[in-house]
Amino acid sequence: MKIDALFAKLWLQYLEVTPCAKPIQKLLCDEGEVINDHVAFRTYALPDIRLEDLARHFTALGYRYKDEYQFKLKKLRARYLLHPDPKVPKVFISELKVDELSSSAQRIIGQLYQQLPTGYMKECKALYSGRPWHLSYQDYQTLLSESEYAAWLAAFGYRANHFTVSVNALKSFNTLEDVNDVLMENGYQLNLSGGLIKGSRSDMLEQSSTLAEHVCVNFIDQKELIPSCFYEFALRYPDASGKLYQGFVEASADKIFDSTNMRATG
Ligand code: OOG
Ligand code: NI
Repeated sequence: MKIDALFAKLWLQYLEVTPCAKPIQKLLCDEGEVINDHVAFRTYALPDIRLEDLARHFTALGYRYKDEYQFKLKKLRARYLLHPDPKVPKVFISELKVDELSSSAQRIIGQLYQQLPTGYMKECKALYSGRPWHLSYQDYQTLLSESEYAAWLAAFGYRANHFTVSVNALKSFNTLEDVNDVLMENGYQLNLSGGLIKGSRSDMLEQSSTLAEHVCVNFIDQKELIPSCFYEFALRYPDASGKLYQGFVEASADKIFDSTNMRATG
């Protein structure tokens, strides 16, 4: 699959559960001129679906692995990949260290995992396959009480967790504050975890994000409204060599993860 086709699929799938993304683009720029800074994926650290199993589809498209990040409290590990073409979005992939969870959470995730066909992640289309397992609302809630990430992934499966607008590429905005102001004036709820803006000029990266919208999800036994995906905004600053910093900031990323948490309001 070509890069453009893959991102087009991911974008359409993302819009299904992130209806705010289109109108937000309209507020910030003309649709054609959006540059995505990065797109993020989530997975469980289990054989054949580890972050490297997702990343393989991107290295096949010319991406290279860059830095790795650890999120001890959330029990996550992440890496990002960069493409030589600066217009192509970076890819940030995280995985949940399932073996560090309680036995009840591990049992539930094990039951989801067992439902996967063999070789599931071998195909590129798995990246936008959505939820490949059945899940009860009870199990969702059990996971939620221990790991918001575990629950989100159980409910939404494989898809772009968020797209990220490159604020550097916007013609009508120079600061992230201005972007956030326009979003809030228009009634969008932003993630306040760790402050409205995560990171600073000295980190060479400032980020903000919407709080995931609630969408109706089918569980085995019932339908429920739960937080889905979010939209992120990133402003990068030059590093010592004068080139825009391309990496991520662990402390900021830790707070961006909270954008799918309905309790991430302060
Ligand atoms: C990823 C959170 C981190 C960033 O830009 O720092 C991140 C996630 O929520 O899956 O995207
Ligand atoms: Ni992000």
